[in-house]
Amino acid sequence: QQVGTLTAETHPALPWQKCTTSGGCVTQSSGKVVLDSNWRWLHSTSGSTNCYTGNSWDATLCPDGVTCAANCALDGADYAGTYGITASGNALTLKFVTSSAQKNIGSRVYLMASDTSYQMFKLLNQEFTFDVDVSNLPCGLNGALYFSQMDADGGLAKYPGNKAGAKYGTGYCDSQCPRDIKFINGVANSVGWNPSSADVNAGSGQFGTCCNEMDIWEANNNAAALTPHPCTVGAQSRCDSTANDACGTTSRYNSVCDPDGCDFNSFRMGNTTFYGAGKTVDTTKKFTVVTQFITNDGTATGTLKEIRRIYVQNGVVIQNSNVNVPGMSSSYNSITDQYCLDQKAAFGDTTSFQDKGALEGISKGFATGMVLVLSVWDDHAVNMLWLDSDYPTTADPSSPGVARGSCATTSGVPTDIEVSEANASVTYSNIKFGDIGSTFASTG
Ligand code: IDC
Repeated sequence: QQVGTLTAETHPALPWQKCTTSGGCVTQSSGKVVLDSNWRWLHSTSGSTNCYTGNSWDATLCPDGVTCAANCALDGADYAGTYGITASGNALTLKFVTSSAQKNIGSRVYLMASDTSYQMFKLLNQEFTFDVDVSNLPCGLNGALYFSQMDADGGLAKYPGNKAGAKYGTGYCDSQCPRDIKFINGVANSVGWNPSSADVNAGSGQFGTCCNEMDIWEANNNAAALTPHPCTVGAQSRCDSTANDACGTTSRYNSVCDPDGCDFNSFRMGNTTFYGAGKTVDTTKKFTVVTQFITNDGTATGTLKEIRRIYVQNGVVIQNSNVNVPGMSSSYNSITDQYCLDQKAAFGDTTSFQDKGALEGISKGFATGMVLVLSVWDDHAVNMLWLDSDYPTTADPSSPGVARGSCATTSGVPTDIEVSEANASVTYSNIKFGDIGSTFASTG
């Protein structure tokens, strides 16, 4: 994919802090964010003819994937006006629906180290902390902050067809091996593109793009999940849906990644009074989310053995809720391989987390480096019910693992909430990363 020059690309600044036990926190003022390429205007290199409109490709400009990548350019973004993405100080707000000349739904941005490369995070034996305001983010929406193992340059060096790179937000991948990505490995995903029947802006192509994914935060004001998703591949990796269901389209578990993950959602794990409006972690107000990546030997060269969660609100440190599920030890309040085994057994879930390498699998991605992703999205597949309602909807909600939040099973329908909750938004702020214990304090 080429670079278009009709709109200048100006990355919004998002300073963050790097912290050490000995030296305290130092502001990284070079931090900025970039909008994923899928949201951008894609037009002919020679002018302004759309290469992609709604959910289909222009057959003349895009007779095949390679020609399409040569003919089509990604352009700069009007972050605030078109996409509802605004940065102020150390805070980033993502608005759900923005109605300008064209209506935009949701967004996904990546943290950059420079204008041409993503910031790489090596998470082992480190701690990641941020503040979040989900008070304006209701049922069916997902304000997500997570890490994906993308290439630092968005694949620019590896793939000659990709001339845009990280500057234009290319190279996305995650553990769902998404096939709605318009360019993968420098080639358009236009061949065999199937416009979505549910989403006027999306479709899916022959290829998908897979990689390790660490979901630090997938949440709204009703429910929150912390979820590692390992893959058997150690870098961004293209899958071909026409070869042995390699993207996991027919059967969810056929890809190289674990699409379910091993989740810790306090409500699902049996504490229904911990997270939500007026609860222990009160989602009507801003709070701090701390995530610690503990290794077996307490060094950055060890292997991931535990993912811990702590909250801070009003200056008070709040330990994560403990598990309260029949058949599971109530001593668990973090993610370990044993927790995952016990949870899958107690809920009768598949063992795809274990099959795709468990914590040791994702640990390899953490050692190599991961890209920070911030997004807001709604769910055209299952209305986000897997996060905040009873799921599967046909299962007995009193059976362990089915209830994940108190949202109605009828909630989260995109065509409903894109109208009724158009003004929803999420604000992430005060990002800190560094030594365990160095990024937060109790002030109360
Ligand atoms: C969740 C994943 C999440 C993904 C979502 C939709 O954790 O990252 O976006 O699926 O694909 C299930 C569901 C499965 C859930 C998983 C955890 O089938 O969709 O994964 N789970 O909630 N049943 C039991 C557990």
